[in-house]
Amino acid sequence: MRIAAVDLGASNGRVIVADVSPGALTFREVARFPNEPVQVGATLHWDVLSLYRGVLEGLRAAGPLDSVGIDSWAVDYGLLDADGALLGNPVHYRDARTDGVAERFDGYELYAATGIATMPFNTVFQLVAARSSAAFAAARTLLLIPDLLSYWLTGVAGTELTNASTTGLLAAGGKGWSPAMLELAGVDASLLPPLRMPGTPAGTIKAALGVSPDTAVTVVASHDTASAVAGVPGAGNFAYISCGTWSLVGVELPAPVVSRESYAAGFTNEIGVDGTVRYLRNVMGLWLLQECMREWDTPLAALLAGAAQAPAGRSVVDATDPAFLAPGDMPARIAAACRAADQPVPATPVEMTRCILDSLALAYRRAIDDARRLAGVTVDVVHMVGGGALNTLLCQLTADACGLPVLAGPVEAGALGNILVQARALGAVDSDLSDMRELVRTTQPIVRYMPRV
Ligand code: LRH
Repeated sequence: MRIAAVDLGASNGRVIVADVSPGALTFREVARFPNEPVQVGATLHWDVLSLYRGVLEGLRAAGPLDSVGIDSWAVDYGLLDADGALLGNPVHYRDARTDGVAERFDGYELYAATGIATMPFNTVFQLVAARSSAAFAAARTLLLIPDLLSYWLTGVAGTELTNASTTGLLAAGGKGWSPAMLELAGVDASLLPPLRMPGTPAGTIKAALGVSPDTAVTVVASHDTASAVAGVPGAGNFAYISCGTWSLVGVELPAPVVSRESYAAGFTNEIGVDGTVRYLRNVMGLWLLQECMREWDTPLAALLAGAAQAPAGRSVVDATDPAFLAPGDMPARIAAACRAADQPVPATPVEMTRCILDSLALAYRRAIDDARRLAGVTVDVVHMVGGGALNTLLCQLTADACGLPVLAGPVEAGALGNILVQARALGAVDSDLSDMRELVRTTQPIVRYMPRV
């Protein structure tokens, strides 16, 4: 089977084509294009049309395909009018329109109903911020980003379940929309196309688009983190860190945990493939470094080489602090956090890089310890997937901080999880999630980091 994954991240999008058969999985990237948000007036937008162009060009270049699946970052959406036309560019979840919105609600009440941690950018809060706009009044359909692209490719509208769980509008455990949350958001249920499950057909790519004829679109775990967790090559008692712009740190559970303690600890219960729950905490991730690097002119390799030699643990900041969410001025914000905590302020980009990596490793350890305690599970090993798996210093610091082996890779776990859900739907691989993970484990390079005592 020839299967394509469209995997859209916060800084770029990729089209990856895989050949999959029982026991074999190879893949290559056929297209990569930048994802550059655009500030217009007071609002930060996604340039979704340029993403669509990148997707189309990639799919056209991919040659014959049996199936395509699309995943992207969570929570953001486009609105369509009664003619099915897009009403303005989707707003970026880092936009300031949600400032102060979540605070207007009883967070635990929302958590008990949905299992979703209160984060300022949850779709429910974006909708509260947007519902008095003219675009919202004209909207007849709301589509999350992967569903929007899928709609443009196929003409069929649906709402994929794993990504739907990130909206904060779905009842805990993924049993359907929560009427109470829809009311709170001011959303009529008719705005939301039918829920659809990963592994079901999404339609056929329109012939006029010039992609290989009759290519099916298959619903995948369209939340990138859900696909990445499906692509974790884990077995037994593992924790995962899906590390890219964000780091999503947690464990897989059979059912949500919605205790008050869990709420206070900021754990979310997003839906994974096959009814699993992704019990995890959002950690700022490589965003901290990416944003600093926009203000420096030192290449990443030099920063990391220097950071490896810099003294350990001189200053650490709370890498889950929403103070780091918005773009801009990151070195100054990290310096301010160090100062506020009476810690030495990193004086050079190398020192700042070390502070960021130490802070991330510490945040990972805290998240894994808290997940173990709150969910009552054992963790023997940590899987690091996504771009962070290439960062050898971060992987080693994580092993040291957690006191556990870290298995790093694959970098493309998100695309692989996307592809495997399609391969399973087409009958090309065994049906169990653990079989899919075994295929990743046996076909992809994985690097082991042992904790240094
Ligand atoms: C990572 C991610 C994460 C969400 C955030 C909005 O790309 O999907 O899981 O919390 O973006």
